[in-house]
Amino acid sequence: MNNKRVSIIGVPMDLGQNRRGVDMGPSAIRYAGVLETLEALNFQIEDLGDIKISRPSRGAEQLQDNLRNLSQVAEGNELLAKQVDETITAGRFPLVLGGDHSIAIGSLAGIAKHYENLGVIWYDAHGDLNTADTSPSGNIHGMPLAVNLGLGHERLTNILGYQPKIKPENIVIIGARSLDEGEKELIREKGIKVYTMHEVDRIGMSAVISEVIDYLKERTDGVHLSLDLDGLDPGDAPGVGTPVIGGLSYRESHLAMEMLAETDMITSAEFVEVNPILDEKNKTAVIAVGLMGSLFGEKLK
Ligand code: 5AB
Ligand code: MN
Ligand code: MN
Ligand code: MN
Repeated sequence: MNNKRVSIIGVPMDLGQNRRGVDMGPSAIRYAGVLETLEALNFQIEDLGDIKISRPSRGAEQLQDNLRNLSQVAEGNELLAKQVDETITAGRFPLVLGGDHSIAIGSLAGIAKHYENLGVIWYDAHGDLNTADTSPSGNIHGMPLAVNLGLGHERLTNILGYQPKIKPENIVIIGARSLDEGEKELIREKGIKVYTMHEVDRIGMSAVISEVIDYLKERTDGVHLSLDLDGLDPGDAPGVGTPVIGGLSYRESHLAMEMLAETDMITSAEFVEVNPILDEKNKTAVIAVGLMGSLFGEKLK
């Protein structure tokens, strides 16, 4: 990582989905030692604390137009976008801790305005490419990638007053194994590059990441890593709200982070969907911190 100055931003957001507890993700990740890990790697760390997320008043949590908690999710993401924007303006690397994956709406809004061609690596069991029209759940954590393409409700797509945030050809999804029909259609229509578990099984993580690096290197001027812990197999990372069996292993994930670290191409990152209530002794948060260590250049020897 070229930039040695890192700002940690916690986002205790659980309103983008149905299972409470993921709002405690930032605490669990701090408790697992994120600051100590990065300090030991000689990064200059500043912890900006948590973004304020407002609670819906009782009974107000229903679906409106198939968008659960739209106004609270939008407001939280507006605050996050501003914080991330200021962090990059100050020349610092934003490391965002979730919270559910709806927070990628705010982080990318704050990041993408600083780049002509931001690349995005979406490490996830899911595509997160639904809109209110295609979503089977109404949960906004299944929509952030679509929102960043400019698809969806204006309150979400237009945060910080511009859209789209990213171009479809600058996105790579890794680890997908649960895509809804509407998401598959969008992937085909937009030509989004996807390495499903099938490709990982066939050619291996090493070849996958080499291809991803070559692909993004020639077309982007910065790369955001959005890592959903459910990209990993639930046997390794059980503390997630939407587990899908047959996922990426702990070792494959470390290899991916180590190879990305060698390229110095990652310019911002977020680790999301850690739910300590569903976890086993904070295992998933510990894994998240381990992956951050590898991403920031920790070596085994
Ligand atoms: B996550 C599903 N596609 O839209 C939907 O965890 C699941 O951020 C979304 O990747 C999972 O509700 C969202 C069925
Ligand atoms: Mn997911
Ligand atoms: Mn996700
Ligand atoms: Mn999830």
